[in-house]
Amino acid sequence: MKRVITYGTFDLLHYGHVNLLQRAKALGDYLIVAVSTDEFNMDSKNKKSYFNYEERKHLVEAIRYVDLVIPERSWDQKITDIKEYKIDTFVIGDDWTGKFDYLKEYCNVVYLARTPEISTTQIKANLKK
Ligand code: C2G
Repeated sequence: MKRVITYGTFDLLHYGHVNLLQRAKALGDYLIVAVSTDEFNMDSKNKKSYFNYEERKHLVEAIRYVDLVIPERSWDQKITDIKEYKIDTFVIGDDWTGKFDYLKEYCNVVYLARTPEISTTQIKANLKK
């Protein structure tokens, strides 16, 4: 069984996120998504999500491509996660290209093209108009 992992906030879940998760799942048989906790968002990503962790976890768990959701509490947990969950491939959007190459020592690292025209930031901006 090929196991894939990815990480993210997944706030205001949209089709760009789903496109990523669909392609991530296609890289294996089992997809784990580490969803950023509210504390991690606040302390390390300077992000305040609209939906809290439990709400974002519930939404991501409802996606057919996702097999397991775990919390992302720190930048440093990826190596531990890869070992603990016996991950074959780490995948993330290409806005992160190069940032996680250090994981190549432990598993495949794949950067997938983002869906260009949509983002949570864009949605929030449009809703303010
Ligand atoms: N994404 C995408 N297309 C978009 C928006 C997002 O492919 N239009 C992808 C991102 O590249 C990422 C995932 O969807 O792989 C989740 O995006 P975010 O919630 O913005 O996650 P991010 O803030 O990039 O957090 O440790 C890694 C971080 O937790 C990643």
